[in-house]
Amino acid sequence: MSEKPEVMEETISGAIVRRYFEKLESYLAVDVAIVGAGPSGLVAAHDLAKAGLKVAVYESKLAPGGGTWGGGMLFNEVTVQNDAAEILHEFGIATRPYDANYHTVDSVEMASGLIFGARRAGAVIFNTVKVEDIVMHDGVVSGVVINWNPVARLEMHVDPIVVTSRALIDGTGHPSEIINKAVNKAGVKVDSPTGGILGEKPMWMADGERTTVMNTKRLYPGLYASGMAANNVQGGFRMGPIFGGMLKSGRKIAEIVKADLGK
Ligand code: 48H
Repeated sequence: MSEKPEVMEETISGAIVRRYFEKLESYLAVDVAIVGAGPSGLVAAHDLAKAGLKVAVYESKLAPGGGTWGGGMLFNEVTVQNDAAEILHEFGIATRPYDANYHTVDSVEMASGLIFGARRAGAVIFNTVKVEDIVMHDGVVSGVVINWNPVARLEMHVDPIVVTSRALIDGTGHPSEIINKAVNKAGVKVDSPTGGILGEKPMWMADGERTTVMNTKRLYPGLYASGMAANNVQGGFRMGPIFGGMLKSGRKIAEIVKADLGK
């Protein structure tokens, strides 16, 4: 009996489809779901995956990296404080000392290095996937409702699928989209001065950097925020193109989640 000759087109399509669905299926229940692959989400993903937790990152754009790529005003250099430069070095990302306090980083190296580092640590990044809602079970945030971002952009009426999580981190940046869902849709009171979202204040670099890290915390059972999302919830000042606070916020939320999940 003669074997069917390989049809390359079938092999290649089959490889992509099988491997993607294996990945998707094994991540329908995760320890940690992170929404947004910006700098804070990627550092959190790296640290949590390195601790042995099953971590899925959902990024609505094709390219993960969030606001890293554009540096400041599209000048593709980023600044970080000395202690945050150490986090980048752990990822193998090179920094250049600028003065006694700051380093500069090529933003393309930083974005790609953070993405690769998170992935290499074991986190799976689902790009072009938008988190459109949260799951609530008995007063605990328990997962994410996901759909293709192009489906949302084209306003197609297509129902989503659901992934359950033990911890959900809002790393969506300025709009804090996930905490918005929790407050405005689920009606929960989060751990902020009002129980709601105070909203980002204008520019004050030093204060914004300090309070972003300070304000990084668990906001509700099963629900956490990092980076600009944490800042937006607590009404912190914005800080512009300095990224140390984002990296340190990602690291801090990972520590909090690890402790809560017994790692
Ligand atoms: C899936 C989503 C969804 C969704 C959004 O904005 P980011 O870079 O996030 P941070 O907080 O780690 O970093 C903030 C930093 O980039 C910044 O903007 C700074 C320092 N600004 C200071 C200033 O003064 O302006 O990334 C968030 C990511 C993006 O890639 C979004 O596409 C993604 O989240 N995202 N992904 N589902 N519903 N919403």
